[in-house]
Amino acid sequence: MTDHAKLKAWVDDMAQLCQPDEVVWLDGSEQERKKLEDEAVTTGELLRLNEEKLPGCFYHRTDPKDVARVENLTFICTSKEEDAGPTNNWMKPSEGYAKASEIFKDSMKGRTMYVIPFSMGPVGSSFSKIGVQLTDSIYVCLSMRIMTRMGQTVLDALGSDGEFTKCLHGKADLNPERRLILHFPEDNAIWSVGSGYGGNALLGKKCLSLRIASWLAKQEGWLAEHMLILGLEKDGKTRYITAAFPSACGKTNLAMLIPPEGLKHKGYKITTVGDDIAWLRQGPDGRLWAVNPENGFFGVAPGTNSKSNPNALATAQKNTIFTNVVFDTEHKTVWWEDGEGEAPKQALDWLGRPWKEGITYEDGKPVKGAHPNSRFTSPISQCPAASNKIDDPKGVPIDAMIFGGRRARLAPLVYETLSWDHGVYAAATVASERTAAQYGKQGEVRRDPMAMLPFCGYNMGDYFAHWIKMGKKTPKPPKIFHVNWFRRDKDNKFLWPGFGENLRVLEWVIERCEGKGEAEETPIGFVPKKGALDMTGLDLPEGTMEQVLEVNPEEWKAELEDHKKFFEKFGSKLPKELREQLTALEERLAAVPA
Ligand code: OXD
Ligand code: MN
Repeated sequence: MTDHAKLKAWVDDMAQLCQPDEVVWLDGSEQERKKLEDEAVTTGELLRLNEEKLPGCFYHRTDPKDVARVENLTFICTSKEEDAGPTNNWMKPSEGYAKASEIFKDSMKGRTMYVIPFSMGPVGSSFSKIGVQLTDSIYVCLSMRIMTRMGQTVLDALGSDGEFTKCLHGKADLNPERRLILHFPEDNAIWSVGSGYGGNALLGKKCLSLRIASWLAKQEGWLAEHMLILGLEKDGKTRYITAAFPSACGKTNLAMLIPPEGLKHKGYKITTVGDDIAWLRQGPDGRLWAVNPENGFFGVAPGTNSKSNPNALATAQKNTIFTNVVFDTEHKTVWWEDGEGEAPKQALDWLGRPWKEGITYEDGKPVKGAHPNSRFTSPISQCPAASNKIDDPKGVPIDAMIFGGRRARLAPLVYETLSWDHGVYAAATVASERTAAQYGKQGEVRRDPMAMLPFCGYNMGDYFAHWIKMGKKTPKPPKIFHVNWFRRDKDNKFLWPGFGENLRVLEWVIERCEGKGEAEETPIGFVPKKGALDMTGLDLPEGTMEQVLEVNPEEWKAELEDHKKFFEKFGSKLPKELREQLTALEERLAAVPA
């Protein structure tokens, strides 16, 4: 399969450590898929779903204590602690290897070690990076088949001496006390042990495509970001936008939005290039171009329905692995809260217990059938909105970058920043707020710069400096915008309907990129002028648009105090350009007549 001597030696070393009964190299063929599926069904790792209703689909449950990413067990292992920075957990590489080796040691006895060669990005594209993942989980093998390009073609592209990220994954005993997600950027290596949950175990995703890739991107002069990529098509022309939001703020929904009734006559179509990750490089035309390194979606199931995201529902009708949702035992199908159709009459919940809608715990709280972080893993090519550029090795040119968080107050529906550096400032201070209705303690804010807080593989102060540098060296950078779909009124009701209606904001964003779109300059940036957003077919109560677009200087002054505190974390690593942006914003706010 390969004559890459270093790769073979590394696989041998890791097998020596983990002691599997067998080592199997995956070639990505159809026969191999069938064989893996059959084996997983035999062992119970997967349940085959109704072949008529959900062809090629499987049901999987994780261990009950293994249902999400574990930020507290995720480490950046660099020689110097400073290189991991104040927002990451750090461990010395020697300590990381020693601790994880203890857990990996002999952990694959009685199991098979699979070798998965995979490419993040189209095979052979100058954007792409190759990884090789070793794992003892068939669920991981089959998920990596969906989420990446994998198999013999990748080994061929790697040749006999190509660079690759060494990705070692093992379930061990799934004990949370013996779980570690370690990144060794100086060695281009990832060791993940003790978890079978996607975000910890599909190493091409967050571990390689964000943490390791952000490190590589800094060395090589590009950007690895937690961003969707969408195309906005009209009259035969497509403009591309990236958007970064903290997890669970609707990236997948925005990436495949369906135009609202009122704007249908304009003929817009959204095409999806990616829903989670973007790798951006300067193209020969001086603009930033982006590829989605992934090949599938690992989407959150609850809340996905025909209103929030009909395209995601359609995507997940075949060749999909569902994890931790409700299993309908009568029809061998799946269901989740806030999804489609009635809850099944005979079902098992995500823990495998008999479940019916309406059952409650002793304290009266409803028992959820699906875990709130239950997922569907589906090929991007099945998405009705999939862009015809998903496999284009050149990627797509980006006109606009959008950042946003969940803010009940303060941030208007949309504003355009004044320059690249100001855009980087707005992105670096992105925050998501807990709201009374949803999250417990109201008003509590977590800063999540560029939505990368859990994913930046190095010192975030250096990361900000890298962003500033990228702006300086890019002759035609995209415009940077900030959005907030989640602003609430004084009765705590959402002011903006969101979902498909967000197209009205995207339209203004593109108009601004084209030198059109009316705007008013405020201290924080350009906000749409009254009437600048096309509201055809959307009747909001009188005064709503004024509220949703309001910029309140007093609230912003208070916010700035928090920005200052946040920036202090980075000490001398904070680039001077961000300090200057803070001062300039402070001055603009002070200049507003009281
Ligand atoms: C994800 C996340 O799963 O951001 O995409 O947590
Ligand atoms: Mn994500």
